[in-house]
Formats: sequence, structure tokens, C-alpha cells
Amino acid sequence: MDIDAVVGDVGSFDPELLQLPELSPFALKASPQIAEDLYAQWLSLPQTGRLVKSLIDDATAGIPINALGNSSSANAAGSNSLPSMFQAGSTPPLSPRSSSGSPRFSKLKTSPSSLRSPLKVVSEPVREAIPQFYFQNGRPPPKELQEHCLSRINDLFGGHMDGLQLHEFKLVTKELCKLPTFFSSAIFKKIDTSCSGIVTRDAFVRYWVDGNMLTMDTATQIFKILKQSDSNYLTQVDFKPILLELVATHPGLEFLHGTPEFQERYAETVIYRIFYYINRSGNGRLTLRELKRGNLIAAMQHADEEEDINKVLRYFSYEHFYVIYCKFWELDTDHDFLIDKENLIRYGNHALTYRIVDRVFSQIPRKFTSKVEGKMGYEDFVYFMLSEEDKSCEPSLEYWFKCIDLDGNGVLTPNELQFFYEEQLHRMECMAQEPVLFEDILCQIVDMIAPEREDYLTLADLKGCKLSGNVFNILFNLNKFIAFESRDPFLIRQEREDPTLTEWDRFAHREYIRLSMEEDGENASNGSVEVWDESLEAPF
Ligand SMILES: [Ca+2]
Ligand SMILES: [Ca+2]
Repeated sequence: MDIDAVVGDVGSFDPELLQLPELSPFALKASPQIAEDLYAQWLSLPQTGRLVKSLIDDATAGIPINALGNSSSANAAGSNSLPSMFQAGSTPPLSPRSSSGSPRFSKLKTSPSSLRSPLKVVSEPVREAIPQFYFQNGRPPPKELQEHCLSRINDLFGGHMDGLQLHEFKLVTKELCKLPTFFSSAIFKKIDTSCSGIVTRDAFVRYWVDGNMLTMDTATQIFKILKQSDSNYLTQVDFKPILLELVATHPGLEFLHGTPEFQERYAETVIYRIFYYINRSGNGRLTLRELKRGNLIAAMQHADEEEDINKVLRYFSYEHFYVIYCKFWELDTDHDFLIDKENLIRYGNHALTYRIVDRVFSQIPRKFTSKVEGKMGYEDFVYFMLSEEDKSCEPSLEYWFKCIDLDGNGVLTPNELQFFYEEQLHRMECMAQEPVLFEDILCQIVDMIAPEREDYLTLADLKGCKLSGNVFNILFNLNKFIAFESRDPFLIRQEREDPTLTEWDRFAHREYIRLSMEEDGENASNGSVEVWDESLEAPF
């Protein structure tokens, strides 16, 4: 006899086995769900475990177990009936009925089948003995934790009888809430709903302790602090307040204080990067689940502790922002903050084919947020650029997969691959490069990816292989294709130097150095400095 066997039987459970003398079996039969809940509850009780164990012990010791289960150590209630599943004198697990906050309880009260049953009557005597197990706002904090927290609150609010102002609140955020300091004003505003400019001790206790924020995991806390009260997801706008606080207070971003427009651009870029990597559904609505699965919380904490923001490679690096923004600025020759096809074809030294740029502008991988027909905005460019320079990440594989999947049927056939490769082949011929025939390329791709089926590639095939990014480079990025074919020693060395860096990290590092050298050169050769150069002199 083992517990699994008992649990496995729950589907055909007979309510009469519960042997509740006070309950009419009819009431339970009429609501089989209650009986099953009770049974499941019973199975999880420690007493049940002990009962089963004692039965097993008896069995192994050779003590016969009769059909009634009245073995020597089981505390049998009746002597002439089936074994009672509940030991005499112990409290039966009737918790759903005793918990006034439980939705089950209110359902029971209105359920017609239970109206005339003795259910309500028996709930009275056991009310006190059963611990509450359902809490509308989550389980309240254990007493010690609550007391410890209250004493810390008293310390921090002590001497501030009227409450704390925003600039005094940072310590509460950091030491009490254990959240990054750049969440201070977001938390403050959540509590100070009347915008009085003050948060009192009691108001904080109501929000943090009584509201059970104290016991939630960090992701849930952050989710609740940032989201609008009536929605169950985060949008880009919800991240704005903490990003603006970060740029205003982080020592590594102090040099931006004089140029609010770049503070704004930096904040925007960080938010796009966050959504690119962790809003995997791509619908602009970041769920708690997505927040928990991503690495954002760790990155935020890192950003809060690290004075050099450029060391925070995930999302927050200023250098990474700088590289993205400069690339956009370079391509957007008329500086109207929009890019057209002809602009994008110049990306990465004319690295891309017309065919792939066409697909991007057909908005196949992602709909543009830009409102101007045929033009890509800055956000669209960030998505494009991260996909182009970080082909090892899943969002990028998805982006390019959609581009190549011409008929949108979810698999890439040799015909589709060939359509894109043709243009590469043509370019190689024009450059007097020795062309590689498509048949050879196809073999190379199949060898590299080892797809489940040899006649087509699925997204799962690509996600399962570290080299997948190269397939896309072969198909539409000539410079990267040639570098890959010739096993560019520079790239290989860079990879070996720090294998923890992503393709994006290495690219951004290289580009940042190149851009800053270019800028130094320009500044040295001509005394005149453009607005852009002037405002960004500080980091160099
Ligand atoms: Ca433009
Ligand atoms: Ca297809």
C-alpha cells in the first residue's frame, strides 16, 4: 500500500468512505467536488502520512491488516464499520468551511444542495481549530518577520513624526524594501496617492506590511509597483518613471544632466532593449511570468550597485545605447528621426541584401511603430539592430526566421533559402569573389544545423543549434558571410577572450571604440563641434 495508489484512485472516490457521521452522504454526492477537495486535503495531512506509514510498518512486520484497517497502531474510531479516515478526536480537515475569506465558503453558502445539509452546523465547533489557508492578499508575513520589519520601519521613520519626503525615502527603498534605489519615487507615489509630498509611517505600514508586499518575491513586488492598478501587465510607459529616476541619480549617468534630450533617449533605448529580450510574446504587454523568466531584476540590482553603468551589459550600458543611437544617426542623414529603405541598405557598410531589407520594410518580422508609411522609426531600428547584431539570441532567430519564411508556413524550404542566397551569389560575382554554389551552401547549412528533417528547417531546429546565426549571415549579410567563411581570426580571438560575452556585447564594444576614435579624430582635425558631439563629449 502506498500513497500514490491512494491518490491515483481519487477519480473514482466514494464519498461514503469519508465516514463523516455528521454529514449526509447525499450532500457530498451532490457536490462531488467538495468530497474530492476534502479527500485531497486529507491526503496531505501529516496524520495521514503517519497512518499510512504505520500501516506499511505493520504490513512489513507481518501484522495482518484486515479490511477495516484496524491495525495495531492505527487509531481506529469505530469497531464494526469501515475504517474512518479521520482519527477519533483529531480535527478533520474541513478548512474550506471555516475560512470566511475563502471563495469556496461563499459558494457553499449559496449552493442549493448544501442549504439543508448539516454542513453549516458542523462548521461551528471546528472553526477555531483549523488554520486559515486562504488569504485574499496572499499569506501574511510570519510574526517574527513582521516584528523585525516594524522595528526597522520605526528606526527609519523615527524622528520624522510628520512622515518622510521623497528625498528622505531612498533609505526605505534600499534597506527596507530591498529594491533598487531608483524605485524610490515609484514606491513613494504608490503610497502618497493624494500627492501630499509626504509618506507617513502608518501609510507605509499599510502599504508594505498590511498589503503583504513584504512577503512577495522581488519580481512580484516590482510588477505591482510599476503596473497601473487596473491592468495585469506592464507597458513601456510603466518603466519610464524608474528610468528617469535612474538617469537623474546614477553616478555613471551624471554627465548627461546637462542634456535632458539624451537622458530621454537613453531611457527609451533601455526600455526597448528590455522589451526586445523579455517581452517574448512581442505584444508590448509584459506579464509577470515574462518578468520572472527574464534576467531584468538581476540587471536592475546590478545597475543600482555598480557605479560604472557601462559594466551593466544587460540593458543599462550607456556605451551600448551610444552605439545604437550613433548608428541610427549615421543612417538618418536628414535627421528627421526616420529611416527609409535606401538609408537602411547602407547599414554595416552595405552588408545587407535588397531582398532582406525589403522584407524588414514589409514589416514581416515586426510591425513598425513609426506612423509614417515606408519609414522605420527609432524603436523599429533598435529591434532591427539587436536582431542583426545578436543573432545568437532567440528574439533574433524569430525575427529573421519570419523574414525568410516567404509563405509564412512555419518552415524554411530550400526554395526560400535559395531566393535570398541568389542575391548574395550575384554580389560575390560582382566583387570577383569566388562564388559558392547554392547546393554546397545547402549542404553546409544542413551539416551545421542538423535539422530534424533534411528537407526543411524549423524554428525549433534553429533554436537548438548554437551556430544558427550563421545561416542568416550566409543568406543576406555578405560581410559577415565572408568573415565566417574565412574564419576571421580577429573575431575568433575576441570570442576566446571572454566567452561569457554575447555576440551583441562584443559588437557593441568594438563599435564603441571605433566611434570614439572617429570622434576624437574629428575633434582634433576641426575645431568646430556639432551639437551631438558637444553634448556627448563627457564619456570620452
Ligand atoms: Ca530620415
Ligand atoms: Ca515557408
